[in-house]
Amino acid sequence: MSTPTIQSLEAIPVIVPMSVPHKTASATITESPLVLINLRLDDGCVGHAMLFTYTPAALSSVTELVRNLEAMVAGQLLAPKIRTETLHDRFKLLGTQGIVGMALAGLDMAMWDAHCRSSQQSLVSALGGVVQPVKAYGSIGFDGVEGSRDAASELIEAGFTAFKAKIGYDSVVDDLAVVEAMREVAGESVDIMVDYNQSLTPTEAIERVRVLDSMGLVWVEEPTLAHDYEGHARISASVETPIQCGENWWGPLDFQHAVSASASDYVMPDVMKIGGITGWTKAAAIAETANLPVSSHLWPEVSARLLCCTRTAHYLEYADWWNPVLQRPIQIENGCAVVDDSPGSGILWDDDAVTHFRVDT
Ligand code: SMN
Ligand code: MG
Repeated sequence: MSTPTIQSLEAIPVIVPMSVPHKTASATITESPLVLINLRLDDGCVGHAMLFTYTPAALSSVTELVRNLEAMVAGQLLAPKIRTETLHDRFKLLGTQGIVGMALAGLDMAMWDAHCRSSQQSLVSALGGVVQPVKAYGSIGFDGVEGSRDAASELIEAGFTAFKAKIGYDSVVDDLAVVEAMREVAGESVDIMVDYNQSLTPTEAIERVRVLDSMGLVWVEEPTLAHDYEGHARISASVETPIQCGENWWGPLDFQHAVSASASDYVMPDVMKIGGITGWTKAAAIAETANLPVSSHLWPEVSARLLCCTRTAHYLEYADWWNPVLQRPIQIENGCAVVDDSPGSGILWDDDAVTHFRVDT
């Protein structure tokens, strides 16, 4: 079988409204601005990937940047890892964090998806993993005591055995009240995590997490600024509850610096910010070597497959925000994401929905 050649790269901007706005201690997200990517090969296969730009203000720039990458890959052999590494070299003078990193990660994910479709295998088998159910947790926003309790009940009813809530209220007394309300409806057997979304100073975080230490939380996420590795290390060393971090680390090098600084007890790379499939595999290798449990951030379809190939896999973050544009969103059964062995990384568009949500018609 000969290696296919990349023919074209298409980027489609869409804005998908969220059924429930996602509130955090740092900002509220009411819609998902997404760049949908189609990478066509000369053998007729098409690879798919999506990027999340957090704010619509970044949507057109990321779309344009992905489109501009076409000239750098069209006509070249499909070799996802090597193509991505070469592109990172070519962008070294500008830098490969921020929107450049996002565009390169989108192309990387689309190349891997195309590679898997062209060779008729799932991403799991392409990376040497085992298709299996992946433990998943549902998300609760910055919704106060009543809202968080209601959301916890709904998630339990939907079959989740774990969930994560946003906290970082005016005082730790309020944080504690939210955790207690969720524990009340969840019972002791459900895993509860909390996320401060970078809203505290390290000193505040130590004070607050010491108060939460008796609540049996699985982790406390991003108590302080994501890139304050020393601050996170200080927090981690001063509290009992494990610290979780990683969704805002850009590329395997941030990841390596954070791990070297003992910034976090657990890690949760975001497949976009970490640099696509290629970036994830490098970060996962660092985590595996350091024996760090690896969870994921968003991208449940792709991340579940990656966790099937990660030795220290811990938890999949489940979110249904992007389901409206997907033909086969991942399903949750008995608290686990169900991974199948269909070719690719789990991304196929619902074409009518894409037309409906497209914003540059
Ligand atoms: C999060 C995800 C997406 C947008 C904002 C915040 C969050 C998480 O920190 O962990 O899911
Ligand atoms: Mg988070």
